[in-house]
Amino acid sequence: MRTVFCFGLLALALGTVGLDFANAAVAQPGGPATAQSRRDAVRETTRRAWQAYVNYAEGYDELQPLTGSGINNFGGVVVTAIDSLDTLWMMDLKREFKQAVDMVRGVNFQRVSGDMSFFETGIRVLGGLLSAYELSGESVLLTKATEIGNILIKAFDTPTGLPVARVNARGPVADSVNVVLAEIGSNQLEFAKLSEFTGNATYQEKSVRVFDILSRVRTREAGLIPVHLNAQTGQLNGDYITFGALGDSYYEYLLKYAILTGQRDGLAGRMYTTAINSMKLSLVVNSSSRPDRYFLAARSNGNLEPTMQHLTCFAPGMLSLGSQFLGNNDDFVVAQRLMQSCIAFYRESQTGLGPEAVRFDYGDSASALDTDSLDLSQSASLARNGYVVSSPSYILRPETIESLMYLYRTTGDTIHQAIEKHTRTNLAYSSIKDVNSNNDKDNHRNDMPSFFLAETLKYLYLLFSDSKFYPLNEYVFNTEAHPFRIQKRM
Ligand code: DMJ
Repeated sequence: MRTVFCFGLLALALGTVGLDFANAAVAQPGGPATAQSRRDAVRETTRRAWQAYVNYAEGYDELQPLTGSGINNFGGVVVTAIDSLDTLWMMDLKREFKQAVDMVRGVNFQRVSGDMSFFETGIRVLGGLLSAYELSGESVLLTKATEIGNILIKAFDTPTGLPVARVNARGPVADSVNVVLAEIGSNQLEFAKLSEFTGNATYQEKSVRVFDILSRVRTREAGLIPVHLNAQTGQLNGDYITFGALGDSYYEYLLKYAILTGQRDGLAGRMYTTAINSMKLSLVVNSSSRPDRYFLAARSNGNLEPTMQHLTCFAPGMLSLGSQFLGNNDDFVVAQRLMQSCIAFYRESQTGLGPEAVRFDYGDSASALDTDSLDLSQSASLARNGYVVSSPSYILRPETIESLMYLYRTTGDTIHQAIEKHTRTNLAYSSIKDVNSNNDKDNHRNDMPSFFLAETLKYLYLLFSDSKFYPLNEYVFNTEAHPFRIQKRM
């Protein structure tokens, strides 16, 4: 009920085209005292997760919260420490922030022995360092950002100018020319910031060229680009289109690059508008058994794929931010519809946490949900909710909270409570296997991804903060939730 009430208010508050989003008055349900205590609770979750990383996994990329050990998933560059820097700063956990900075001092990117993912290292490491440098002024963070930036920029040394998927200290990895859309299209904020702070325009020029190249790709639905490409030849591989894994943050970066650089009518903004118009026409559909429920589907071989991932739940936030920036009220209506479904994924599970993916029933497309193969409880869920859970894990992901933050910088308290209740382990917090399990004991997985600290907890904290705290007309958040100050127009 509260959600419906919030959306009502939100529609009123944001319904005016061009409204200054920092000043959209948002009342905190329960008043300031409740908001403060919720903020304090999220801060305590953050402190506890951070402390466990320090105690059990210092020097490693991520914590394994069941065994109390560390694991290097990103080449051993203390990715959780770097991903957490700005979260710790923003929550005023200054002692912990200093610990993280000290860990960063010890990293030598030149010594990383294996290959690094261009995308993951860009959004987590380069993004995390630059954002924390901008907030704190700690010069070592810019030094390290420049070091890793100089390694990552070599990914663009291809005949097309599209970056390869992996790099190492020696250069681009030759056999990583098969790339995905989200990877090549989600680095423009980071390199623009690196150019801003170093005065070297080359970083930004190389990364923004990706948008130029993609603007010339002709596709079935204008602006919706298939997710598999070859960086060597520029050829598209297949025609799978999605706002979920592999596609998602490309669309996010078109919008956020336009916001960062203050260019409503620039190429990125125009490409975003074209893509979103096609998305609304061909990918936003409602369930046959619950026509009031809307989903953001994928498309392959011209057929609709009636599936939606947790990852896709970033889209309501993007649409709402875009509708404010570009003055398009239609997008906000779609944002609300999709938000309702993402909230439902949480509310309708046993734990109060949202599953990794659902399938819904839609028409009779080739890949339609096979209703005959469903068991009794799945059939009941389909009739009641309009979807069945197809992947039941919750891996501490941020997207629904992220969107809630954008749609309305309040509420979300129940999600934080569910995270505390169901993902808390003796040491820290863990992914869980099944959001519909009522057996917490056997439901934990031995991982705590770095984005839990970078994004999930930060968006929760922002949700319970005044909208003037890191206002959206002063900051743009990269896809890993690292805030960048919006640039002054030259
Ligand atoms: C994060 O690493 C980033 O948000 C990325 O763009 C995709 N999603 C994960 C967290 O779910």
